[in-house]
Amino acid sequence: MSSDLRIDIDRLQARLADLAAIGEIAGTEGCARLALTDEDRDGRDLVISWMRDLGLEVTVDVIGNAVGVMAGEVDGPPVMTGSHIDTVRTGGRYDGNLGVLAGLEVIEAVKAAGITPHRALAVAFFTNEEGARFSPDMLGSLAYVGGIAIEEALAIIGIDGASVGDELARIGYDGSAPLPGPVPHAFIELHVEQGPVLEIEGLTIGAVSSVQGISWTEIKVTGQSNHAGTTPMHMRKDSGFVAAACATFVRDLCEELGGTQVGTVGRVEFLPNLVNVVPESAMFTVDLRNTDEALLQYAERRFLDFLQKTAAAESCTYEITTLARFEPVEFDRKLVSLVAKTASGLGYSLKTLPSGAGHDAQMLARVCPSAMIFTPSHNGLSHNPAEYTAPEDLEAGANVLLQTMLQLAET
Ligand code: HGY
Ligand code: MN
Ligand code: MN
Repeated sequence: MSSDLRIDIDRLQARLADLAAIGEIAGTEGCARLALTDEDRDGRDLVISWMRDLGLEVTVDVIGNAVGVMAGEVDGPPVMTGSHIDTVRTGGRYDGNLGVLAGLEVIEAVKAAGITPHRALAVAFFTNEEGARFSPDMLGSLAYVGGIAIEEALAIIGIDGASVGDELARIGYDGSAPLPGPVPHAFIELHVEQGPVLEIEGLTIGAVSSVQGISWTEIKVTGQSNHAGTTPMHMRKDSGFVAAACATFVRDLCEELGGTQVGTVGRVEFLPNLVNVVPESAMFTVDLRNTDEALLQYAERRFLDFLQKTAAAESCTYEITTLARFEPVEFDRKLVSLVAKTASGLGYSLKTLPSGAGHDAQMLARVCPSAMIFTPSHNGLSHNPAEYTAPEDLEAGANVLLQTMLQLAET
């Protein structure tokens, strides 16, 4: 009976280790494979070789998304799973990678059991989910669902000055499959929670109800470089001060609003960045998120008011660039309950919860019923090489994915 089928955790763990070895961060379990770098290319090559070893039909599209399909009894849209294999600079081995490799493991287990599902099964990895090198995040899945014009996506310039299009060509992943991609029957993504909730509550599975809204902004403040020793304080146009004041304001604003409001100043660059020069300019990024769209807009307005007043008082000017802006996304109710029912049917403890991080599933939700499965993150740590999920939790998540996909393949 396919309902008794289970994944092979040793095979999954071995693949996670093999992929993590590419771009490994010395002395840690983590890896660094920023989107479209040589390390990303090597990771892509490895995962596609595994897809091909399984006899999947592999396509690579214009923005480098790769999809491997196992035929079902009937033609037609597959039940798709997947995630991303690009990482941040301080990446863990599970963020994104688990979703792709568990999808591969599900298909291998189904094939090894000699099962041909009614519907095809597919596993994908999407380009530049992290958005760390190129903004916005979830770029590949956004393009897959037709959420951004491909010319616009290929023209995006990264934090190092390279363009998406040039880097795709350089690493040989400027594929030919057209965008938008084929609409799946349903999409289900397994991902580590990247937060502390499941572990604190001693739970094994998260049935993810939604993804919170995301607002990424880059601000460039321009003042006047001047001598750090001779310039009286009242004569300064100190862009560095404005950036620093904004960073503490973001923290104060989140504490004032409470609830699910979070805020981060993750990148800061001063020019000329020297000990004895009042900065000429200061570039910094602000990441604001909230599960409630109206509250997120309120937080954005409060921040912009503060920036405007602080820059004016310091006789500085500023430019603002929106790097990413996605409203909260609710997942398909029926699919969320299927995940919950499957998890409890397998004897796992679970709860329904929203996602604090962005995910490719939030883009697929625009075109087909989509949902996510979470497994616990130890100490809630992620975007950190020490990211860890216990093998029994990895196995639980992959088994829920397997059984959820098999049920969807029969609907
Ligand atoms: O930032 C995020 O939520 C994800 O890691 N792209
Ligand atoms: Mn991720
Ligand atoms: Mn991430």
